[in-house]
Amino acid sequence: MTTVSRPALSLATLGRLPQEMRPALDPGALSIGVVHLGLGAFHRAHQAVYTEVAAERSGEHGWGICGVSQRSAGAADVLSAQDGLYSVLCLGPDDRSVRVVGSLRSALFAQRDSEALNAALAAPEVKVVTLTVTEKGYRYSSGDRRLQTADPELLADAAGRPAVTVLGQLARGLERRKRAGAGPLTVVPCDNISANGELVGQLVRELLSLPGGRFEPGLADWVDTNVRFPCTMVDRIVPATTERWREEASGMLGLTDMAPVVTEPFSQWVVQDEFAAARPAWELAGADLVEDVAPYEALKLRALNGTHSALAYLGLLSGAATIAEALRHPELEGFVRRMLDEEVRPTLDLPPGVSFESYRDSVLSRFANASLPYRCSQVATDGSQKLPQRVLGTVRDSLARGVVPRTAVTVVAAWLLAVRDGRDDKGGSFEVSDPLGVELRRAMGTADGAERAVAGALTLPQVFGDDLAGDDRFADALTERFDALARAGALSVASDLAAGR
Ligand code: CS2
Repeated sequence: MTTVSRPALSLATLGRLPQEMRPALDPGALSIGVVHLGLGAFHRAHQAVYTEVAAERSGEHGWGICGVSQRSAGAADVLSAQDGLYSVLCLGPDDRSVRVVGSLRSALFAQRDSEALNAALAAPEVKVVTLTVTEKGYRYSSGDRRLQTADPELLADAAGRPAVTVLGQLARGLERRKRAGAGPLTVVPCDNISANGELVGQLVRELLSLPGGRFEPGLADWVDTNVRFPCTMVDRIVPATTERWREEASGMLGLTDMAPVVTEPFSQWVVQDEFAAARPAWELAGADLVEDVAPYEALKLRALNGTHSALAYLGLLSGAATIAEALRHPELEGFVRRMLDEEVRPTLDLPPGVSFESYRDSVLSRFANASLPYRCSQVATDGSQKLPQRVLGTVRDSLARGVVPRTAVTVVAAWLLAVRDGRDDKGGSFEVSDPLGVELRRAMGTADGAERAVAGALTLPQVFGDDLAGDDRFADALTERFDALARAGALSVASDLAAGR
């Protein structure tokens, strides 16, 4: 590939862009009012865009973002070198557009810049903290939704070193804020976890009471009075940026952007309107501020993320590289339609005014968008953290109604088989990354029968909880599905289920 030399994207070169590619407002006019933990692509394609548009439409310029990367300095440094600017490349099935976003006003790396992070969390002008740190970033067990109290990193953070974990960073920031008398704060988690706000509020409190923890006396009471943790449902498909897309965004801009994000036209944000102090006028940018997020969240996690994971694992097992490619198999499309209509739908209380059929059709057409390839292996990552939110809720609610949900259980079986064998039905190999991967493979044994594998997997209460682990109907169905997948292959199993067999 020939490398084209272009000027770098920065505040100094922004003026060269045509109006429609520039930020919604002058980035230089924004001061920081939001701290965001987890500076990944999703935040930059989602909340950062809402926040910028809200600032422009409300005329309130106090809502610039201080973004904090967690895993490496790379993202923060690349963005800092571009004055916080980056572009959003939006790929619809037949159209594409690019626009630079200007709401990110400073970028830190948590482990290197912990003092600056603490100071930002304790600044009186900062009123809101948003988070996208992935499910595993919260260091809790999805089986019982409790803090992993034996986690050495959490224990070390609680004991007082510069915090490495996200919860530790939050707790130290809140402590500094209390001391500084900087006033109330709202913490807005934006990860795909049900009742995410409630969960994070509880995990912070659990951290504050860890044995050996050193926190200022009275901090937990101060948090109760001064901090709110609203729940949110976020939705936008944002695959990892590749070199090809970096080149494409830069070509469209005529400027080199080392940190573009790529996404689809669709975007949705539903936020519980429960704030401790001021917030950006996100509703002016299209967010829904509601009293109860739960029905939106259940619909999104079970209908969209649940079938995304289904396509990821069955796709990997059948040799598909991307979600769109998996969905092109009529067997897999039939499978997810059946899962949606027969198993997910009956477990849901739909949000007011929402038609399940339109929601389903829109999800499937978004997945089919071949302009935005999303790798099955990316969606398949961290299944032990994701499936409890996405699929096990459907399983639990169905079992409670006396129904064994065979397609949903097949997704769980496909995940286990993919983690155990990493081999597709055409003989190719793949790897599924999962924080419990080693433990799961050990528990399942390598190439033994389905019964041994499933019995082993069910010994992990942090995934299945004691209720599912002890439910014979679930164990039997999972064993039968695992065996069918291992013997007959993903497409044949999917095709039987799609046909109601
Ligand atoms: C996906 C999600 O990677 C995954 O696990 O299922 O990131 C999905 O694309 C988003 O939740 C869509 O809003």
